[in-house]
Amino acid sequence: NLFGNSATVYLEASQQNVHKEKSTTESENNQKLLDQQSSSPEMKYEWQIVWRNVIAFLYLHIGSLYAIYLIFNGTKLYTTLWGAFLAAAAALGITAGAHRLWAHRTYKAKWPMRLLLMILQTVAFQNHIYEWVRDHRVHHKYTDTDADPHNAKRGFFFSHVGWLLVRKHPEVIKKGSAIDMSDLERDPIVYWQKKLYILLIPLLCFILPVWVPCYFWNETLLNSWYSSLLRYTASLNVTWLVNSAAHMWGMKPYDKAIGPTENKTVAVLAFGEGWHNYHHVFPWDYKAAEFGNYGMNFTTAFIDFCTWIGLAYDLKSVPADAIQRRATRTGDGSRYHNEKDTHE
Ligand code: ST9
Ligand code: ZN
Ligand code: ZN
Repeated sequence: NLFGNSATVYLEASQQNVHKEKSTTESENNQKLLDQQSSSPEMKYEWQIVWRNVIAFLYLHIGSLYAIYLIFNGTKLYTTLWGAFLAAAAALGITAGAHRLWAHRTYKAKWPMRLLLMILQTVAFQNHIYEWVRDHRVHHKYTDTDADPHNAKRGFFFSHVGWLLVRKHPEVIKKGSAIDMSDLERDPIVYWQKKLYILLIPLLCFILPVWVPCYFWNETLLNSWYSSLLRYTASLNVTWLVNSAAHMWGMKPYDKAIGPTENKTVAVLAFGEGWHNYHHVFPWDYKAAEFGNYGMNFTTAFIDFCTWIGLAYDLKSVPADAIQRRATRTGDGSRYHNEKDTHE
């Protein structure tokens, strides 16, 4: 099944309880599941589809197919280039911002850089930084277990997008509540984004991106709208590949006992976030990879550039001999497999 076989076998519950729940509202249901879960751990976890999200994501994907048709049938070249530019900028908001700066603290950034990254992270519309980071920290701490929001053990579809279409496993919320978020609570930029998110999202992810082509090069509203849907949907899918493909396919040079892999295709597409076996072993490295080749890691180029102009500082990385020792001890022997691509 699409949401992972194991989903239905969690926490065995009595059938009566499940039937009773069907007649209550969704939120009551959710609360009940949580209550049951805490009172009797042998209760069954049944996933509940969130139809609002299913419909939204279906619309995004069908709209994107239409946008691809329009690229060859009327959409102006500038509009497509604008979409590609925005996708790349938004990607940096996720990779350099939400991921390497806020989730893992792999470097420090002065406030103008944090402000820029927050704006770009909003364009990417992947939930506000606080929520993104909490889900991501719980993903690292409990990788490929029930407490991992996109547990790759539940299959490709679940870890790719399915996890956004169903209510979270109670373990995610339980374990997630214990994650230390105090560093983000102290960052006013994170705080204000969270507070204003409901206004910022339509403005920065849709209204402004659609308005620019219409105003500056007379694009039609329809073409600009679909182009924007495509830009958003494509960057979501690239991001999700880190959770799906890079948790399934590739070598494990640093730790062969864990799910995450070194996936070159994902690395190129996701601006350097596909060296995921390394990243799960050494999450504090600002390169999110052992080697810093810019072509395979655009985010690293961006952070290095920001360091050069004085906006980023205190970059963390791992000494080569420490990596060597770890790879020898727990790796699968493929450490230099991608060396030609990855070594500077
Ligand atoms: C999206 C995110 O796409 C993508 C993230 C990908 C991460 C990838 C990481 C890989 C590395 C980086 C690679 C970058 C590559 C980039 C390349 C770019 C080209 N702990 O959420 P609710 C609480 S988003 C603790 O409603 P449900 C929560 O606070 C797409 N607590 O859960 C709330 O409490 P309260 C756009 C937690 O009802 C309560 O639980 N966004 C945690 O189960 C209920 O929360 C969407 O589509 C936690 N971890 O619903 C929205 N989590 O009531 C999608 C939650 O007190 N989300 N809580 O406030 C939703 O609609 C819902 O969250 C849901 C679950 C339906 C999925
Ligand atoms: Zn990470
Ligand atoms: Zn991961």
